[in-house]
Formats: sequence, structure tokens, C-alpha cells
Amino acid sequence: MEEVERTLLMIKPDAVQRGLIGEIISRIEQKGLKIIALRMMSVDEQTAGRLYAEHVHKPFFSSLVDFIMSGLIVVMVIEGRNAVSVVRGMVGATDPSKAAPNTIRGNFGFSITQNIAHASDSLESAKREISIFFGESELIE
Ligand code: FUP
Repeated sequence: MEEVERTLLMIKPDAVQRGLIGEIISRIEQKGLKIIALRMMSVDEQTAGRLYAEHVHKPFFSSLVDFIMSGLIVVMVIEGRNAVSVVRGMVGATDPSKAAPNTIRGNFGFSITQNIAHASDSLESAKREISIFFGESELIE
């Protein structure tokens, strides 16, 4: 069933550092999705731990946390019909070397750790991830 959904898109420190904020936001706007919250910020250790809680026992956990804390990120909440799968599709596969051409990771990334962007993978993850970064009152109606 098609529904209006909300999802979280995060532009990671490598992409911010490389000047790709505008390119990524531009793709979201051109697609016709609506940005209902947006912030540039740095991530502290507690927030990184919450964000990546499901990966805590993985071998790459500490490099993941170090990377996300290594510079500024941009987080935004995107709203639209089927937004979770649409934005996830625009971001592309986790490993940029396998991401399809014309996806964000496919076009701009090559490292699996420093992989440019993240988008929520389900409605449940979207709710959880949005609540890590934004209060309900910060989401524009
Ligand atoms: P994604 O949902 O596509 O962002 O990817 P995952 O939630 O599976 O993984 C979160 C992050 O862990 C990825 F962005 C990159 C990192 N990761 C690695 O560094 N190595 C791996 O083998 C898998 C993921």
C-alpha cells in the first residue's frame, strides 16, 4: 500500500567535507520530496552509540563511530509517498562499489565505511532515527 511516509537522510562527514551537501539536497528537491526538518551538527559519542546500536558487536563498530564523529553531518527528515524506499533507493547499496550508477553512493562513494549518506531502511528505523535527531515540534507541518 502506498502511504505518505517520513524518513531520515543523513549526509555523512565525508560528503560534507567534499562539498556534496547541495548536490544531495538538490536531488531530493528535484525528485519532488519534501524536506520537513534539516540541521547541520556534530555527533557526540552517546548519539553515535544510539544511532548504531544494532552494530555494537560488529567488527566495524568502532570505525563507524569514529567516522560519524569525525566532522559535521547534515540530517534531514523527508516526507513523501513511499519516502522510506524511495530515498533508500536514491542513496543506493551500503557498499558504494556495488551501488547502482546514478545513486548517491554509486556516483560519489567508494569506501564502505565512508559511504557518503544514510537513509532509514524501514518505517520502524525511520521513527527511531528521526527521534534521535529531532523533536516532534521541529518537524514542519
Ligand atoms: P545502511 O543501512 O545502508 O546505511 O547500512 P547498514 O545499516 O547495514 O550499515 C551501517 C553502516 O555500517 C554503513 F553505512 C557502513 C558501515 N558498514 C561497514 O563499515 N562495514 C560493513 O561491512 C557494513 C557496514
